Formats: sequence, structure tokens, C-alpha cells
Amino acid sequence: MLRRLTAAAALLAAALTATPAAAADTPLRDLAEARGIYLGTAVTAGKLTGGYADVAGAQFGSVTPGNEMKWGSVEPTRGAYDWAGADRVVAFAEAHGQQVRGHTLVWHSQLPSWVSDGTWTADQLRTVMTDHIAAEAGRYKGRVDHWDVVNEPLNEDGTLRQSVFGATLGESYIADAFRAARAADPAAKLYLNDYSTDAIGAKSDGMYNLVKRLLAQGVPVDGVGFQAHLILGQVPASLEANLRRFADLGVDVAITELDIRMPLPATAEKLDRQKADYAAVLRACLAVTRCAGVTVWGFTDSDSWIPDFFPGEGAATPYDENLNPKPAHAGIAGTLAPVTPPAPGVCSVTYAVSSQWTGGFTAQVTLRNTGTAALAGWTVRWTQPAGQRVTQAWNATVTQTGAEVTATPLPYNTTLPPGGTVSFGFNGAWTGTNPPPAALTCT
Ligand code: 9MR
Repeated sequence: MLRRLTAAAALLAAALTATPAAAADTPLRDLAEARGIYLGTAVTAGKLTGGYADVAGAQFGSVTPGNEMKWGSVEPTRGAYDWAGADRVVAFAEAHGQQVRGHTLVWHSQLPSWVSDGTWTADQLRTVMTDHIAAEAGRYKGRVDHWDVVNEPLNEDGTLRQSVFGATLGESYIADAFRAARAADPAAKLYLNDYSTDAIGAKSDGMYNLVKRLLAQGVPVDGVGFQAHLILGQVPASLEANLRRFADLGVDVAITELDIRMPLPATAEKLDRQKADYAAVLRACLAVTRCAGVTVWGFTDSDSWIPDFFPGEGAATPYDENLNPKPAHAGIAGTLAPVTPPAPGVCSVTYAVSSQWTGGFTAQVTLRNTGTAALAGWTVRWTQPAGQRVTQAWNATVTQTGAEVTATPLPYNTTLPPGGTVSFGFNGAWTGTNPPPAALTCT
């Protein structure tokens, strides 16, 4: 669980002078870290040598063992553990200053038959489950940053999946699993993880209500993972709003298994579409403050589950089978590129009172990018000359300290193309006179 804050700080300082070419060469993990998120990948322990290991170590700030921490891998026979693959991934992460997403403690799939086919009373199964959690999360205590404690608990309609756990224990198994994980590794962030919960809909509504119930019971759920196994051209329009509504419950969110599959063969046109799709997912995470990071489910097409599970489809990851970056890689890098504040003199700003009544008024402020490059972030400042107070604002975050007012963007109007404008408004209170500010500055 190493942190690379110094690298992030250095990158942030360098960002002010970075040319696009330099940004393109910066490892994805450093670009992500400078923007406050991690970029991770699933890996296969047995492949962590040569070029595969070089790319995984250099470009990604977090690793998830694709299969090596699953119950069937680590405890194929009751009480007989095989940690070899999981140990290898954790050691690789530590050698490369990476975080680890542990995946996964309780899941209905890749479960050893002694668990799935056993005949259990509720008490027996609960003990089997919490013993397993204690053994695995305990072994990696302090070395796993995020645990997928329970994976895929829901049916497509948002109801509880009738896995051996759900059928035998009901929903209570989820609370028990999280409590056991917290006891085994108090420092790890504990996640509930599922697929097809990326858009707002029946299944994500089910997850939302489940998380709400768990939090109300004091269950230590720290985060919700959205797998995001997506189809080309179908990044859900509601992804960002969905992440935000979970974050508003007071949990972290993360994209945990991103891939974007396409019908083979891959063409330039499809790869271009995929680039835009990867960028859209990254943007959604960046826009939500509590989005901790994005993990791709395999970084190379040579290590992707898609061709085996969806015959005729593939090319779902950011690197091709020969470890060459695909357009999706540039889509990720471009979206994670440093945000540089605009240089002075590249924007203009106007202020107009659109209506006024006794004691109150509404004003509109319009900011224009007068430069030739896109503005990635902006701030408008002014001084209220006659004691006016801002009471409510829209389309920007407006704060007032004394007479000084500062307006900053919302996620959807942060970026301003050359020649583009952003308008925001506010209501204010006034007494005596209501003169406009002498000057407004934008940076
Ligand atoms: O990538 C994993 C693949 O190698 C396995 O064969 C498969 C078995 O179900 O599991 C894959 O990973 C899954 C992950 O653990 C949970 N979400 C769905 C992933 C793709 O199936």
C-alpha cells in the first residue's frame, strides 16, 4: 500500500509548463494521481514478467488480481490454502509502489464446490464465510487498499441473488461479511461490487437501497464498485449521475472492471469510438469527488476475458495483444491530462443585473474564452461595492467573504472551448444602492 505523493506533487508542478507531447509520455498512473484518482488494472500473476510486467508496473497505480484472490483459487479444499498467485500480485504491487484491490472475498462464482455444494445450516455457512474472510483479509492485512468484500450480490431486477449465501442467510450475510472484513483488516476500504449497475436503473436502484440499508445499520461499507463491462458506443448517459447519487450517500465509488468490447475485427472507426468511450468513463469518475479510481479489466487484449465469454467480440482493453497502445490509451491519457489554469488575458467577463426589487436582485455573469486554447477550469472574482450579499447561485459555485466574491465552475462547465461562453447567475440582497462591481477578473 505505497503512496506516491511525491510523484504527484512533482507532476503537478511540471504540469504548468508541460507541453502536450510531454503529457503524452507521462505514465498514465502519474496523470491519474495528479488528478486525484488512481488508474488500475487487473493482472494475471503468471504473466508478470517481460513486457507485460513492464507496462503493468509503469502505467498503472493499482493492481487487482484477476483470479488469484478468489475463494476457489485460495481455498480449493477446506482449510488448505494456496496463496502463491495472490502473494505474487501483492509482492509485484509493493515492488512497483502500487495499490492493491483485493478481489474478492465472497462471491457466488469461482467458489470451491465444498462451499457451493455443501449442505449448511445458516450458522455453519456464516462461520465458513467469516472464517474465510478472517483468513484471507487477515493474511494481507495492511497490504490491500480496497477489498471487494462482496461481489455481485444482486439479480438484474435489483433483488438479492439467491446464491448459496443469499439463499441460506438472506441479506444478513452482507453485513456479516463486511464486519468480518473490517475486523480482519481495519485499514482496508471495504467495497460492495457489481455489474450492470453503471446506469441508473432497476439493478442500481437495488444496490442504492441496499447500501442505504447497510449504512443505516452501521455496517462498515466504505465504497461501491461499478464493474463497467461495457459495449462499444453504450457508455450509459447516467453514469456520472449514478456515481454521484451513491457518493451522496457518504461512500466512495470506483469503476472496478472497465472494458469496452466490440464486434471483431477491430477497425479504425471502432477503435476511435472506443477511445471516446474510455474518455467518457474517465470523465465521469473525475467529475465525482468521491470517485477513488478506475480499474481496467486487463490492460491488454491478450489478457481479456471477453473473447472467451463473448465469441466474435474482443479488442476491449487499451493495449493490443502485442502491448501496443490503442487509441483508447490516448483517450485515457487525454482525459487525465493536467488541468492548467488559463493565462491572464485569455478571458473576458460581463456582469448585468437582469432584475431588481426592494432588497433583492438577480445578476447574470458571462465569461468568454477569448484565447485560442480551451480553458480547463476558470475562476471569476469581483468586489461588491455597496455591501451586496450573494444569497443563491446557479451554474457556478459562488462564495462570498466580506465584499470579495469568487465563482468557480461546476463539473459540466469546467471546460470552455476557444470562443465559448459560460453564463451563471445569482440572487443578491442589497440596501441603499446596487451599483455593479467596478471590475471583474477571470483567470
Ligand atoms: O477475468 C476473470 C476471468 O479470467 C475468469 O475466467 C472469470 C470467471 O468468472 O472471471 C473473470 O473476472 C470476473 C470478475 O471476477 C467479476 N466480474 C466479472 C469478471 C468477468 O467475468
